[in-house]
Order: sequence, then structure tokens, then C-alpha cells
Amino acid sequence: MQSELRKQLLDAFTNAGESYLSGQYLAELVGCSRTAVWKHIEELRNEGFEFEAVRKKGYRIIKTPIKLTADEILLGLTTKFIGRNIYYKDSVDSTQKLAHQLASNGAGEGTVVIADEQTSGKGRMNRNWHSPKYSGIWMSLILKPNITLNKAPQLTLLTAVAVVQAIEEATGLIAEIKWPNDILINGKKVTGILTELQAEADRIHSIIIGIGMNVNQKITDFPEDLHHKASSLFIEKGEIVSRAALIRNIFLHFEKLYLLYLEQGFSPIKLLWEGYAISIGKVIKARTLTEVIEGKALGITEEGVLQIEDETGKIHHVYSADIEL
Ligand code: BT5
Repeated sequence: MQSELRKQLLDAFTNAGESYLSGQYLAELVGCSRTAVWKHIEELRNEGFEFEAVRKKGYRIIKTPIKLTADEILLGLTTKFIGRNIYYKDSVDSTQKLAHQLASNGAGEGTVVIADEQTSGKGRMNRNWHSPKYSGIWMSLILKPNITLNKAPQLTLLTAVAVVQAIEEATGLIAEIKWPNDILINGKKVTGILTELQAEADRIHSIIIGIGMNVNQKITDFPEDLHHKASSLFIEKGEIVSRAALIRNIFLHFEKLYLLYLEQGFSPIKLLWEGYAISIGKVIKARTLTEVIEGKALGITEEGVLQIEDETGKIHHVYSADIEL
């Protein structure tokens, strides 16, 4: 299909959102016959787009497959080392798993594994991460910083800042951070971060940072149990968002913050993080593996550890937990 015509059709469907577009309207818009429009829609269907056709109303798009490619991401990428080396897979069990293997086999800092689909994407503590085809960013970033083990959680917070900045720049949406690893928009989770280590004693070999971002899912693409707590950029913005551009944005913001971090430590990152965090100053409930702590979230320490003051005035240091606001 001519690319200009294809772009016109896809733009029209994207802008129409949930509304139907008639064959006549589309024919006039792109300047061809209704039969030709129908043929183009069939062609898009063969590529994995899904349309709903309703008599007398017309068509509307219900799923966009647009496959990612490493080339598309590299096009116009201006980072020095983050994302310069991309392992792209159509489908993988978990990008974390593959990134671990690559890191063990000597993959350099900044190497990224990206998949269009994960068949067993993982969250923290072996939870599942729903990663359907074509609609999200499922990627793992390999880092080799010369830092001590106790500092690794800082990189989760740094990544969260990069993600919030990238979302805002690419879509204008305002996202917030829920300590430690959730990015929310309007109170719903659009991104989760998973930081894993390859280390011995006090020496880190590699840090693998997994980023799972819901980009173009509709609410019906999520399993029912996530409907009330998950969202996507498409749902929040009402427009399809380019995953390649967003990935480039994440790489750029991440690299900038990471270089700042390596040079000046966590303090400047902490300041930025606090500006985006929602839980600080509020009464929260933190569920750790062993206990539930309820109290006022005071802030994070220089290490990135959450401090909660309970009603007796005791201050708890929380390293990892699920937070309820
Ligand atoms: C996380 O875990 O939020 C970390 C998610 C990291 C996923 C990325 S994708 C690329 C890389 N490769 C992987 O295999 N993983 C990483 P946690 O805080 O434990 O949250 C998990 C919980 O979030 C689940 O138990 C669900 O309740 C919910 N959840 C699952 N899939 C979701 C989705 N797509 N969007 C929002 N919430 C989801």
C-alpha cells in the first residue's frame, strides 16, 4: 500500500477513536473509490490490524499491531550508549531472562532487550506481568555501574524519574511515582519497574532494569482483575502513541540521569524523584514480606529507602514493599 495513503487512513482511524468512519468518508478523504478503501482495509487486516465493520456506520479500528523494529528505534536515537545495542524479539518468555543471559555472556553497558510480546513477563516476587503483543513496551536494560549492592535500589528510583519525564515529553500526560516501582496516571498503573542484580558478596556484575509500559492497550485488552488498577497511555490520552519514539525518549532521559548519578551521586536524582512522588507526606500502608507497617511516609533516605513513622513515633526503614495509599 502506498505509504502516504496508509498513513492518512491510519491517522483518520486513530483520530476517530471509538467513532465509526464511513467508507464514503474515507474514500473522499484519501481520494480513491470505496472499493479501493475496502481493499486497503483488508490489507491492513492481513498485517494484524483489527477493524470492526458495522452496516450503515462504517469502520473503526479496534487493534493496532504495528510491530516494533530495532531499526525504527535506532532511527534518530541520539544517546551515547543506552540503547545503542538492541536485541529485538517478536516474542520472548521474559526480556529479563534474556538480558541476564546476555549480561553473563559479556553484553556491554546500555545493551537493551526489547520484545513485542512476553509470554511469561514477570513482576516482583514472581508475580506475573501482563505483556500482550504489539501494545506495550517490554524491555530490559543492562547496566554495569561501579556501585555497592546497597545502592542498587536507587536505580529503580532513577528509572522511575526517567519514565515519568519520557511520558510527559512524548504525550503531555502527567504521571506520578508510587514508591518504589509504580508509575501511575490518574491513580492507575501504567508502568512497572523490576530491578534485578547479578552480584557476588559486595560486587555488582550487572544490574538488569526491566521496564513494562502499557502503551496502546484498550481497557478490554487487560485481564479483568486489572481493570480497576491498570491503564495505558492510549486510554489516558485517547490517541495511539508511537512506541519507538517513546522508547527513544526513555533512553535519552535515562542516560542523562544515569550520567548525572554516576558523577554526582543520588542527591540530584532524589530531588527530582521527590517532585514526582505521590506517597510522601501521606498516611500509607506498606506490606513487606514479613509485616504490614502503617504510618506517615516521611520520605526516602539517601539510599532510596522509604521511611515511615508509625503512630507510636517509631521510624521504620522499608527496603521493599507494596504500598497502599
Ligand atoms: C512490577 O512488578 O511492577 C514490575 C513489572 C516489570 C515488567 C517488566 S516488562 C520487561 C521486563 N521483563 C519482565 O519479565 N519483567 C520486566 P509488581 O510491582 O510486582 O507488580 C506486579 C503486579 O502488577 C501484578 O501482580 C498485577 O497485579 C499487576 N500487573 C500485571 N500486569 C500489569 C500490567 N500490564 N499493567 C499494570 N499492572 C499489571
